[in-house]
Amino acid sequence: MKLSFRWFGDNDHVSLDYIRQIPSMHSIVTAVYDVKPGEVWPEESLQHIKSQCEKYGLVFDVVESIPVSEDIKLGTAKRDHHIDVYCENIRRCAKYGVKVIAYNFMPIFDWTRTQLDKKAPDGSTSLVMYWDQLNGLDPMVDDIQLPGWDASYTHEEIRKLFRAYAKLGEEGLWQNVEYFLKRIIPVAEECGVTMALHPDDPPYHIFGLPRIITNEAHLDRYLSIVDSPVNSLALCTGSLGSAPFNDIPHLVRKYAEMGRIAFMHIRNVKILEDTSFEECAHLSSCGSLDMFEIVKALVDNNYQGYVRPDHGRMIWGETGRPGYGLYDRALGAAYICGLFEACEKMKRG
Ligand SMILES: [Mn+2]
Repeated sequence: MKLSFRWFGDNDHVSLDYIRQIPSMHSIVTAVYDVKPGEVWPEESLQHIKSQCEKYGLVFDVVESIPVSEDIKLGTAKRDHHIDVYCENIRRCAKYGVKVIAYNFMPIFDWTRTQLDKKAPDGSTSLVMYWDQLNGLDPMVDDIQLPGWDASYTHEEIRKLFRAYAKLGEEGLWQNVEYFLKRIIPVAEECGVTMALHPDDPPYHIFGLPRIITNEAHLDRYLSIVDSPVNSLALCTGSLGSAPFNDIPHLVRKYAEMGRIAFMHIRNVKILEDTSFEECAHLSSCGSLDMFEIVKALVDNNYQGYVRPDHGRMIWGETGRPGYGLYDRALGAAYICGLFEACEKMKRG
């Protein structure tokens, strides 16, 4: 596996200078963040990221994400133009050395939590989602400002989008996925890039929005739309794993065996009695997922793709982007490397 780390560019409070000190660190996962979905990424921006990474002995070869515009997801009149732009962005990323591009198909919001700084008994803080903080809110009535939601929408724009998705429904969204995949996968094949779909986070309907990448049947359906090795997954253990119906070691084993995982987001999550959840440290003992079984499933299948420690807690007084501090993600990286070393040595016997 190739160890990687997410970096939000020059404004990230975690510098490349520090990231390179994490043992075994190889790749930087980032994106061009100052361009709207549906617009072309300037080559100068890609060149800048590439040279910054090289300066610190790191490789810029994973993009997370090229966002899929709401027009593509909804299938509006602007869709074809946005898909043309998307294909151009794939080509440009490839030109600057990118091998894997992560993306997702979640309507309107990339992820949902109800609090970003929930304090644990040890004083660390993390992201949580509590159903009792979410239930009772109605985006059609209330002007909801959940953490992580795009604040650039007005309440009226949000309501318009919700109405459009209600009309589209799940099958409509699947049709738009199919239309998109059939256009982009041949382009990715052409330029040697693997597209890696990130599952919905969390894997539930949120406020009645259609969410279609939430379980094994959905992943199977997605991969079968275009049966190509470059139509692949960014398998996020914490996103899928926040629902008790997803057996993560089984999913990792199955899709690794099929050669359809390009990118692993490895993190643990603690599921509560009512299926609310709290993000926690990476160790198996800290949450609900068996991290050893997850890594073993990868090693047994000779996984050669990218791995990154996903969200971490905020510890040791660090401040910055919630989930994306240096310290706890670095601890996660070291733990993940330990699991890989142990599984690889056991495999060799
Ligand atoms: Mn993830």
